[in-house]
Amino acid sequence: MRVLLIFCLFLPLFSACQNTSIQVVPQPLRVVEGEGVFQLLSSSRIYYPESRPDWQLAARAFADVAQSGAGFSLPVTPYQSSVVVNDEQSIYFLPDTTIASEEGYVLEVRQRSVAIRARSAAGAFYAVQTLRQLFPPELNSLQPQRRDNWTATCCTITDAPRFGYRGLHLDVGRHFFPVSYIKRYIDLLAFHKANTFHWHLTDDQGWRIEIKKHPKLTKIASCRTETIVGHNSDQPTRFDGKRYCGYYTQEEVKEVVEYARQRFVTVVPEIEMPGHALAALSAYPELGCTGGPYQAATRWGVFEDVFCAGNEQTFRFVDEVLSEVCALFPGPYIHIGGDECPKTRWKTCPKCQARMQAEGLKDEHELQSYFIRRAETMLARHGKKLIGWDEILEGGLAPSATVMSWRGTEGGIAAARAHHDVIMTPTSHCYFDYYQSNDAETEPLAIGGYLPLEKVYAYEPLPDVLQPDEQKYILGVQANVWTEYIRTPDYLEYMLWPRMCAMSEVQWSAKSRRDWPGFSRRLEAHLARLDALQVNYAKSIYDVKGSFSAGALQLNTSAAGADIRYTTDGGEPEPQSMPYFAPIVLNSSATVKAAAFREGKKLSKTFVVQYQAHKANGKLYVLSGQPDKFKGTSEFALTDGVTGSLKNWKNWVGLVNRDFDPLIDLGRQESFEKVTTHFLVNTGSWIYPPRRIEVQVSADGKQFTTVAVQNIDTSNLAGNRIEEMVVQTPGAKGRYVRVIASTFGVIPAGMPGENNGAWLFLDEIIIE
Ligand code: TNX
Repeated sequence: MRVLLIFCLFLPLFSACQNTSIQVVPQPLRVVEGEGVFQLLSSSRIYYPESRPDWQLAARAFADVAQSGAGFSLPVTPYQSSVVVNDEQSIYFLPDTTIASEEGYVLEVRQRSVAIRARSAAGAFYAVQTLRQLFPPELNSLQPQRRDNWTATCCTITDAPRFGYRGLHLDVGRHFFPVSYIKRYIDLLAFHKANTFHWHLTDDQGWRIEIKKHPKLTKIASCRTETIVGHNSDQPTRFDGKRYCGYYTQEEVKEVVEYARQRFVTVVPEIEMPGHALAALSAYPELGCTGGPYQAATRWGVFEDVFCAGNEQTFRFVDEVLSEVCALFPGPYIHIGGDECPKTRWKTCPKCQARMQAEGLKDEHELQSYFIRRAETMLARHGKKLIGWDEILEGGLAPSATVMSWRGTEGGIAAARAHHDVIMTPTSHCYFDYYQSNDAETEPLAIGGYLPLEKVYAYEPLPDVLQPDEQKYILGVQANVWTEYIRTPDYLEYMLWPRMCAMSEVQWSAKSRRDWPGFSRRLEAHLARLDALQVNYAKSIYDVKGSFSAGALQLNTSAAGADIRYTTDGGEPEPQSMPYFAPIVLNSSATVKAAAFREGKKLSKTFVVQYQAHKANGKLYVLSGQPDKFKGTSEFALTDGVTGSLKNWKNWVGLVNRDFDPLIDLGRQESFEKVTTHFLVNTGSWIYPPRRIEVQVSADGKQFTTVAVQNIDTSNLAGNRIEEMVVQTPGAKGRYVRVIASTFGVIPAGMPGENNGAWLFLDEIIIE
């Protein structure tokens, strides 16, 4: 016993020490394992209270799983006033008002029965989502699997959600997803105990919901002429030349809403206004300030043409659209967008200016607030509450608005302090359109950013700067999936899973029950369920990540219980390759390849890093000013032996409109013949080449001599590319080396970012 205990203390990741049979995501409040197992049989029955017809939905939910995964047709039988829970290997649903949480439940798995107690049908439904995770993962399969027996470990699980609002969003404006896929999306989010589907139905690139009063919205606004190819920042811009269309009829919308209801999911539709409205304007140009003509956008971004806030026709249109939307969606909320609305047109629009005068509005932000307040009044007439992105705070918040805090958490904090309800969805932790792996070379194109699974998991939605009586305004958390680059369901699932698994614990699990090592272990078991459901999830959790520090390469992986094997000769890592224990000290240039293994099986992609040995490796340097935002991976970013890559910007050191001047201390007098460096050219992202490179040396760090100057031809500003600069420095000698790369300066007119200072991205100062 003592041996085992010590073993557990020192190897917390070792699975033998853990409760291995009950691995539920999201983590329940309390799990008490019992004796023996419950066996589900083809003769098992499901009993639900006849007096509570909505409970049939929860009962059916389990019957459907058993049908789909095991091929069992379990009868779902109503009982009248009471039922005796005893035998038959059956499942009993029992309303229980002693359970405090509206969505909570107690799930008791005994050898001869399963009892599900809950206050509401929703609670019973969540018990089912837990129960299906207690059986072998194949029970969740889309086609019946052959198995001798279907057993679940006996246990008592007491559970309740931390937050009442547990959302997942989907942008169908940029790319359209058919109803059949939306249903699967809802199934998967409900499986993870989320209860809100935020359906982003309109945007600049397409209007996707039928509005009977305004038929041109589907006839014209649901199509764009073509779509940008590659990243929005790529230069030159290319388009696919293919018309892109899609919308949901009102019948389809009703079908989705009903499908969601049966899974205890509320649909929150979003109709964007006053910005992100180009598609609508393409159909009804009279609603824009200039009168058009307009075209649905064919690229991504923020556009200056927005709904005209001075024109009464706009408000009539909005009212008519919202009336139909309110009738279609029975939930309490309608989302009206409100984000990213440039005020350019309003500033020069006589009608908007007249409106501001008449209403005593001091600026265009107040005009936006006026717009949102009118939408709020319209919604109130239909008994609906308004949600908007955090920009709706600017210019004054509509009296009863709920704020979705996306540009960080400040908006949410301000709204909570003003006693407005808040949903937290900051880009930093909740944007699943960001990269999830550092291995950007092999990842599908993403909008940018870096949001790994661990970071999603680590999100704490209640800011400690808020007092408890302010924290209560934070209703919950939502993950967002914007689909500029996400064209297909497979792609979408790759971006979403397993990050949504991590998010489900942020949304559901008690703070005290969240722990990353525990989650990564439970996730292993859960991924087998996602396999059964044929979810195309990302395997980035297994990624080997590397970073250089003081000339040594550190490797790690988040996969529970995995070990890393590596090679330095360019060979593929095998189970027998060198095990990684401590940072690898490299004395000469090498290609390091590493992978995560468990029980001889390779789990990860191969991690590859080209290490270049040179005289400045692992040497510290100083810059006369701090880098702007892009700092590289460590304080050795410029001397770690690794050059930044095209897709993954984490290695680059970036400055805006300033000269680069790293001063490197080589530690002793060194002779060298050349200095090589690299810079990134990506003018679409305002990153420009340097104009000139100068190398200086010094023996004492005070007196410097220039040993070489090289001007750079900056005439080619096309594409997204890395340029190598070799500066010959024959006979140079010194302990201190300063490399000055001069900024491109102000971006010329006609170029992306015109009149702003150019970025300069530099990596690795190679001294040889
Ligand atoms: C900002 S989040 C937007 C969206 C984009 C998204 C891309 C928000 C309210 N607006 O229009 O798709 O960034 O990450």
